Amino acid sequence: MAVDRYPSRQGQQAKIMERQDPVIHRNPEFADGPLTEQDLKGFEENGYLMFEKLFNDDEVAIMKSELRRTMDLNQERNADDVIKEPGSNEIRSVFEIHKDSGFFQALSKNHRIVKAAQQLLGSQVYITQSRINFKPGFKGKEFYWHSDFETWHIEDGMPNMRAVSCSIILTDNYEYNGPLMLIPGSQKWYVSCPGETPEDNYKSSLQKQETGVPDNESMKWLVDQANGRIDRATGPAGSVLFFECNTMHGSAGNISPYPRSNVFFVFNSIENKLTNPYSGQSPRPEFLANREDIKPITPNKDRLQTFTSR
Ligand code: 6CS
Ligand code: FE
Repeated sequence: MAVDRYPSRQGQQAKIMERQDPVIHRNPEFADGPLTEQDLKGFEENGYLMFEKLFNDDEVAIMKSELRRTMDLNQERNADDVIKEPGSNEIRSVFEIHKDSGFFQALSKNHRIVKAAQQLLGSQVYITQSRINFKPGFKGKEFYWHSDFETWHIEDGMPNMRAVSCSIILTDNYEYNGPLMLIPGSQKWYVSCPGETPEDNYKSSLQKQETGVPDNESMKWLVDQANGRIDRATGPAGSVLFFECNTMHGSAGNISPYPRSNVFFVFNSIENKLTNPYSGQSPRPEFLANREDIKPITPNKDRLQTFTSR
């Protein structure tokens, strides 16, 4: 087992360590993309970047109908990759959405997002995880504060911080329907969390994450480094948020009537393939951590379209 540069969940007290990887992996070979130097500087500083209306109203209309179709398809599907909200039959997440052999598969290869990911990661990219988080009205529960990288490193064996999540807003994200919240600049430190990883942790963590979450002192410290800022990724459907794999984020429950549904494509550098989980446990299922389909994505320039033939 390689030396663990980012140890966590070894029962010890929480510890805050310096990040050991660049936030942006600059590579002239992949510099030709939609992100300007100003965009790159903002991402490097804050650990995220928001684009209002990257997709136009016609494309958003298609996204909404495909979102509805996906929910209907999965409502009665009793499978591991369909996660329900705690205490209700409402769908919380559907994973591996980029393998729907239709609309979301095409969307996951759209050049507007893939070329941006290549610029940020400085390499060819592939999808290591994808999901739709539905966060339905009234019943959508919170996603407590966490660094995705901490989970992907410990439970999926992701070696380095060289992955980026692309969240496409499918239903308007308002201040009051549980938008994603991010601590700007938090990607610069790694919070080594207390506790141990339970066996088959994902069977509960996808509904309510309790391991690999920062303690209150570490959270307060990160917010202090951000001069008290907690940013919210609000915006209309069709907007796109890129956030770095180690940026501390979470979202509150949704008690408004309005769903907050976003699709997430997690792009990993082809140079950062998953290895053995640093927890020492067996790997998580393929729908959470892609190990078998890791060929680089060829970006497509298609306009978004519905895939009636399915
Ligand atoms: O365990 C995971 O991979 C998932 N958990 C959270 C809370 N965010 C990232 C990812 O979807
Ligand atoms: Fe997350």
